[in-house]
Order: sequence, then C-alpha cells, then structure tokens
Amino acid sequence: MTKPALTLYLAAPRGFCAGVDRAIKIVEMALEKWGAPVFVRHEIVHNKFVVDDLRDKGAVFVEELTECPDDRPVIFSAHGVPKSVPQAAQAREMIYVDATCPLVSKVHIEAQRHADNGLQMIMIGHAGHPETVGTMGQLPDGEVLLVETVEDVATVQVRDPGKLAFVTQTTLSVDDTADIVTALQLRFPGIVGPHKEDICYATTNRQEAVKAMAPKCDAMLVVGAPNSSNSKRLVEVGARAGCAYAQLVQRASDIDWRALDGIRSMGITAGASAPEVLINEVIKAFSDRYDVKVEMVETAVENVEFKVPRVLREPA
Ligand code: 0JX
Ligand code: SF4
Repeated sequence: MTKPALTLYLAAPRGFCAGVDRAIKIVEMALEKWGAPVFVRHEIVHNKFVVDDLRDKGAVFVEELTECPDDRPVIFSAHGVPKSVPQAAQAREMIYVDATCPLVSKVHIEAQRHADNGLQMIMIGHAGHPETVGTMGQLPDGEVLLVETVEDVATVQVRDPGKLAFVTQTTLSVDDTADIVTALQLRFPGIVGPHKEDICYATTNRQEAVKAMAPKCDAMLVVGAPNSSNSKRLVEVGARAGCAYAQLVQRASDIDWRALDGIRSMGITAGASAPEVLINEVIKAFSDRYDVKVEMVETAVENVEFKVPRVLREPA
C-alpha cells in the first residue's frame, strides 16, 4: 500500500537548552563522583524519561529536603529553589549541588538587588510553579507579589507605587508577558525591570521557531511533559500562530492518529526538557505511516553552554 505524502516541518531550535543539558550532567557527574544514591530535590527537569533514566543510574527523586538523609549528596533542580533550601542543607552540613540554571540564578540575584535598593518586587509567573516558588523565595515570605495575568495587574496592592521592580519566570509566553509588562508600566510608570522581561534565550527561540512553522502546518505536535511550562507555551504559541491542531505529546504512543486524518503537512517541535531520542521516536512514527519529506524551519542557531559547578570538575 502506498503511503500518503506528508511534509514534516521540524522547528529549530527545539529540545534541550543549555540549562537542561547542564542540570542532567550535574546529576550524572554527581553519581560518578559520590556513587549512588544521590538525592535530587524535585524532577531535575520536567521530563519523566529523563527522570526515569537518572533513577535507573541511582538518583533518588524527592520533593522536599526533609526527605533526604544528612549523609548523601543532594542536587537542586534546574528550576531553582527558595533561599531557605540551601540554608537548611548547610545547617544539616549536607553536600549539595545547585543545578539551578544560571539564567534563573540571574533572576534571583536581580530580585535580591532590587529588594536591597528598597524596591518592592512583583513577579510575573505561574502560581505554584517551582521556578516561581524559587524566585519568590529569594526574599522573605509575602515580600514578592505575584501577577499571572493582565487582570491581576489592575488589582495588585503595592506599598508604594513609586518604589517597585519586576522580574519574570524564564519560560513564559513572550507575547502574554509583553502585555503584562505594558499593563504594569501603565499603572506604575516608575517600575524598574529588565530591558523586556527575564524570559530566556531558549524559550524565546523555541517560540519564534514555532511562530514561523505553525502557519505552514495542518497540525503540530510539541514533544514535552504536561508539567513543563515552556513546552505548554509552545502549544499555545502554535495554536495562536494559526495551526488548527496543536497538541502536547510525551512520546510517539501519545499521538492521536485519528485526529491527524487527512493532514498534508505536520510541524514538530519539543520543549527545552524533552530529549532528542523522544523527538526522533515521533519523527519515526510519522515516517512509518507517511511518505515523509522533512523540511527544517530554522529561525536561530544556538551555541550557549554552561559549565557545571566547580565541585564536580575537581577530582574526587
Ligand atoms: O516547567 P519549565 O518549563 O520551567 O521546566 P522544564 O520543562 O523542566 O524545562 C527546563 C527547565 C527550565 C527552567 O527554566
Ligand atoms: Fe535555563 Fe532557559 Fe533552559 Fe530554563 S529554559 S533551563 S532558563 S536555558
């Protein structure tokens, strides 16, 4: 039986970012240095397959530091942690390695700097997301106000409208965040902040590639986990950029082939925490069913790399 023709657009960049690459390396190198078990507070990155693979190698994933013994190393996830977490590890004299992405740490430092300058902080982010919890936790409880939407900006209660600064989560929608920043600047003209927001290069680039790809595609899949903020944003960006069907899939077995009936063009991308092996699995599933012509939609080339912490570069 002849297979139907399908143009398969592949977004570039897609998949792993430098922060994810570094975080996974940190767990692997910690296992090499100290042996198993090494504890990891929260999923190192939001991907079940990455987590399962590291678990097989001897990592133990927990949600809270209180679940870790004093005498085994613990690693903090790429999303960052409140200041109280390393403080508690220090108090217990634990060995800990911080896998917080340097671009998230940069936001932590900014938040602290603004507070030191006497400014009240507003964080643009998603309530309960570990990165938002970590960034807000750089300052004492209740010091950072959270806004999630343009509507929140209208109701947020500040101490002094003339003494305000904002920071953002790194994995937000670039367009939604621009609207929220505009609303903040309209209500609080003196508010201090980054040039645009704190969304990182990887989030920005993956959304740009989707914007270029989506209008060409009858359908689009984002490889990523349901708890991955940056992956979920890619689905929204694809739908808004004009793709009639945009879905998140964890792997090939999640694909709803019936929903794709009759498509002639398909777009594929992946969140910053989705491993290439799963992207390839999805591409192969299409090649098995369709006569596929692959086309790249490349909007940026990335060459960012982050070093692992010195403790892991030093000999044991
Ligand atoms: O849910 P997020 O997009 O923040 O995290 P994920 O999917 O683990 O991506 C990599 C870590 C990103 C931190 O900024
Ligand atoms: Fe760092 Fe951005 Fe990757 Fe998050 S998505 S880990 S901020 S590079």
